[in-house]
This record gives sequence, structure tokens and C-alpha cells, in this order.
Amino acid sequence: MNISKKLLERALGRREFFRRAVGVAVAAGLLPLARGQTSAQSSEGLPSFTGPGANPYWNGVNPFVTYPQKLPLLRLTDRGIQLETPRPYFRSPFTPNEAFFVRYHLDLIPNSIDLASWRLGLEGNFDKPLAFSLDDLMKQFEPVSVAAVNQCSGNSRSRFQPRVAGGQWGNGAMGNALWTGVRLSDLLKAAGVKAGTVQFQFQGLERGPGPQGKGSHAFMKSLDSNDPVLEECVVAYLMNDEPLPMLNGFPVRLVVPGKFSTYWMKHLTWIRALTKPDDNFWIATAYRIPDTPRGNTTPAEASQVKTVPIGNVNMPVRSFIVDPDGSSKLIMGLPSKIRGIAFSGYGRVTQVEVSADDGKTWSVATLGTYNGPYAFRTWEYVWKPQKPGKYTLAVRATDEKGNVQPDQGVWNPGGYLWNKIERQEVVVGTAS
Ligand SMILES: Nc1nc2c(c(=O)[nH]1)N[C@H]1C(S)=C(S)[C@@H](COP(=O)(O)O)O[C@H]1N2
Ligand SMILES: [Mo]
Repeated sequence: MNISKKLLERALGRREFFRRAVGVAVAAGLLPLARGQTSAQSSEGLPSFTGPGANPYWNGVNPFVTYPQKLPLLRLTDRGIQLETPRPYFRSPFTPNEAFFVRYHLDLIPNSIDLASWRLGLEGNFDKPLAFSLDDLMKQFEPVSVAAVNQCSGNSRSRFQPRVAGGQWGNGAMGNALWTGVRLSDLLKAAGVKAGTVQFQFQGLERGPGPQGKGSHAFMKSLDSNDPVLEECVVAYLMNDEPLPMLNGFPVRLVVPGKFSTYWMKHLTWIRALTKPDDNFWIATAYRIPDTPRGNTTPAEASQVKTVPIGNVNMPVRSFIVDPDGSSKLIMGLPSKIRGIAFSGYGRVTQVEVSADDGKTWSVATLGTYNGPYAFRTWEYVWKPQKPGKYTLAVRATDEKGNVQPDQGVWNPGGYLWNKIERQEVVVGTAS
């Protein structure tokens, strides 16, 4: 690359530079196009491996990799690390720690933490700023447990049409665990929240440059001081009755039941009482959704629409078919168990319905054990197909607030809030 190109790249930022460079190259006929194609046609003609179609992949299409304390998971990116949980681990209502998905924004993550010097600090607008060792947290406060789903805002982003930037997750950027630790409200009480506090800011331990020029070298998120979810938040030191894996936030992480994981700060090390609303990149620019029903907008309107932090909403109701996965034929006349999970950030799942005719007719599934309003609820439905052929199974859940999964997708530039009815194609063969 010559000097002027470098300068131009620096001035424009890498992304914009490459966008323009590719545009110029296509215009100049430098990039190969099939005979007779315009550039618009060529992009329309690209195969969509993880996008919607008759039978979208349940997981993203990515290689299996093994990280410390983890089973082989599907790697989207490695700086920051993004690993997706494979479908079979969702057979159980609690996702094993070793299979739990991983997502980081920055790349300088802790590989080990010295508990002799690590402290969780409460600073800012408190009567008495405090610092707790892990031992203090375990001994000085009553332990509490909550079963709750940690789901990335961008779970299922690969379904978006048109495609949007960001990790192309399938459905595996979620997991349910039993989180045990200290009530956030107990810590806030101990430090004494002073009048004039408008938000609490949470910061993790890792560092990294983040997106260029945005001052986003640390991952920080804030919740409003009057958000009722603060009463339900737990600073967790156990995940499914074991210390958190390093990649899921050892030694403690914030659990925010019902809200998307972007607020579930891993390696939580600073809690700050703010007297002014947080304007850091991760709140003011990233993780914002259109202030519209379902956070829905269009590519044409996206730049004008008013946006709010994704923490202003809870996770919409969702359900997933885990089995059958379409990898083998079902047998006519014999029972087939259709099984899966459902959850909602708005509370208890009250009904799950299954369709074997692509959503034309529905039957009520049997729900598994109730583990709390924000946990996965397993469900199953025994289906006895009576004719051979191809079927499209579908599942839809309803929560206690009466929210029902819609059969329309959603679109916003962040690729957030997907909760369309899920489908699975299966083939039924004869027994003879
Ligand atoms: N410290 C820290 N906490 C974080 C993040 C991060 O980048 N750093 N990412 C958030 C986002 S967007 C997600 S999806 C979840 C992922 O949690 P997990 O890696 O334990 O699955 O962590 C949240 N907490
Ligand atoms: Mo996320």
C-alpha cells in the first residue's frame, strides 16, 4: 500500500476506506463479475448460508474450537471472543457451564485473577465507597439464587434480511443457568446511595481499543437508578453451583433477569453511582434499538428513527425446537417427540403450541418443570405422523403478560430482538 492510500485509510477509518475501495474497484471493472451481471445483480445472487430460507441452519455455520474450561463450541470470532453453543445442549433446561456461549467486545481479557488483590469497588455518589473481596461477598451477605436466561441482544442475527453487520449468530447465543450470589441492592444499601444518583454504571475488568476513536477502551453499561430490575439483580459468584468459568465472568458477574446480556457485566469490578446519565459508547452509541413496536424499522428509515438503549425493554418471548433436528427421517405411525425450550423476559411462559403444518393448525405442548419466571421452560409434544412426506414443524410460545410470538421477523440495524416463530423441516418415511 502506498503512502497516500495509507493516509486516506487513516482519514476515513478502515471500514469506510474498504467500502469505497471496493466500490471504486467494481466501478473500474477490477473485481470479477459474472458475464452480463451488474454489481447489484451479483450481490443478490450470493448464496446465503445462514440466512433465512426453507430450512435455515439452527446454529451459525462456524468451526468448532475448544477454549479453556469449555467443550468444543462454534467460533464466530476470536478477538473479541465469540463462541456459540451447539443446539444439542439446549435439551436440558440448564445450559452446562462448559457449553455456555461466550461473547466479548474487547480483546484484552483476563486469563487469571488474583483473588488476594481483586476487589469489587463501589465508587461515585455513595455515602461510603466500599471495596469487597470475593470472600467478603460470600460471607457478609445473604446468598440468593435466580434461574435466568442470558441471551445476547444479537441472538439469531443471521436471520436478518437484509443482512446487518455484527456477529452472525444462529440461535445459540443464549443459555440458562442458576446464578447464585449477592443481591445488588444489598451492596448498594451497604454503601448508601446518595441523593442525586441517576444511574449505576457497571464495568468489567478487560480492556482493548474497541471501535476506533470512540473512547471505548473499557466495557461499561448503566441502568437507571429507578429501574425496578435493580431489585432483582444479582452479583453472581456461582453459575449452576460452581464458580463461573473465566470466559463467563469469573469471579463475579451482574445478572439482570429478563434483560439482554449486554447488561450482564462479566468480571464486574466497579459499580459507580452516577449523577449524570452515562454517555459512554456502549450506552450512547452501541446497543440501541428503534423506539418503535418490537424495535422494528426499515433500512430506509433507520437513520432518522429515534433510538433508546436496549435495556429499556425486556427480552421478547421465544421458543425453539431442539429435537427433531431434521438430520434423519421420522417413521410414519410411530410417536416422535418434538422437544424444546421457551422463555420470555416478561415473565413465566404460560403456553407453548406446536404445529406440524407450517403454522396452519396448532396443538398445545406439555410444559416441563417451572424454574422461575426468567428461566428456560422445557416443553414436549408427541407427534404421530400419519402420512409419509415432508413436514414443516413450528413452535410458538405465550408468556404471562399475554405476549405471543409473531410470525413476522423484525429489522433494525443492530440485528437485535429477533423472536419470529421458529420452524424445522422434517421428512417422514414409511415403516415398510
Ligand atoms: N465484561 C464484559 N461483560 C460482558 C460483555 C463484555 O464484552 N465484557 N459482553 C456482554 C454481552 S453483549 C453478552 S452477549 C454477554 C455474554 O455473556 P457470556 O459470555 O457469559 O455468554 O456478556 C455481556 N457482559
Ligand atoms: Mo451480546
